[in-house]
Amino acid sequence: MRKATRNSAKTTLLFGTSALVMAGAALAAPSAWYSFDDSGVFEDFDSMGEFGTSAPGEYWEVLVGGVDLTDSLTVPTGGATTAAFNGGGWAGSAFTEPASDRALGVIADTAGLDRSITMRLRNDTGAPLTHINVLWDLERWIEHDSTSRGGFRLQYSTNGTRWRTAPNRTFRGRLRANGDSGPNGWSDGNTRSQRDIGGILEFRNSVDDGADFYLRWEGGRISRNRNADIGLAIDNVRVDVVPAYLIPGPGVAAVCAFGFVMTPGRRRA
Ligand SMILES: [Ca+2]
Ligand SMILES: [Ca+2]
Repeated sequence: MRKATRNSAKTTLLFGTSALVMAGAALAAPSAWYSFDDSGVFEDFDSMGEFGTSAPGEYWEVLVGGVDLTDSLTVPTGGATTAAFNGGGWAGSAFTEPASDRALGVIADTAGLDRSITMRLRNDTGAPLTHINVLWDLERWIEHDSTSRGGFRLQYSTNGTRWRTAPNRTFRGRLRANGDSGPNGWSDGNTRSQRDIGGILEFRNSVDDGADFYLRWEGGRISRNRNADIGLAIDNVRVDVVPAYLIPGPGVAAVCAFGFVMTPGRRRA
């Protein structure tokens, strides 16, 4: 798992004062970012631990019904309580996966209730970013009933406030409960999963070097037609550069065209 190496609340505040860029819009909640360069970013969530209560670092925001549960992750023992959770095997669960395998998930007990998992990154490739390769696993870690279904669709943003949905079904995953029941109502998400969802995502507008961008797994829209939802989690999130689209050289030309004077820590898309 790779983590960001540079961040501070002070830096975030400086970004927020860039009124010309942000037009007063609020920043997304993650206060830190994964530094995204040619090595890409990989997150397996296993740092959360068996009973971890927070998403990794400060790079994530988990919302269910408008409530921020990023630092209130639970290990539900059954039922359909609206929550965020850290899925995975745990001691005594009778699952075969090691307790160290965690996933980041949400469950909502109301049809269509907003739910989302947001990841913040910063383009540190040294060039404008036009395409990224995004892959993730969708896992089902808790069961509600035999007809429940739910999923995520991938969205992206360059400011954390205006979101665009990835343009085709390649970036959507959906799972349905099968009526099988695991320990305490849990299903083993690693055996009820979709692997490597995603592909090459083209940004509508390129992300400047040094600028933030956000990926969001949105689950309310495609889970709206059922009375309740199953517990869904993402795992093994991989974000990589697409070499064919990586523009060499400094990525400041587009920014300077607007007449901004850029200093480290003050730039935003
Ligand atoms: Ca994991
Ligand atoms: Ca897993």
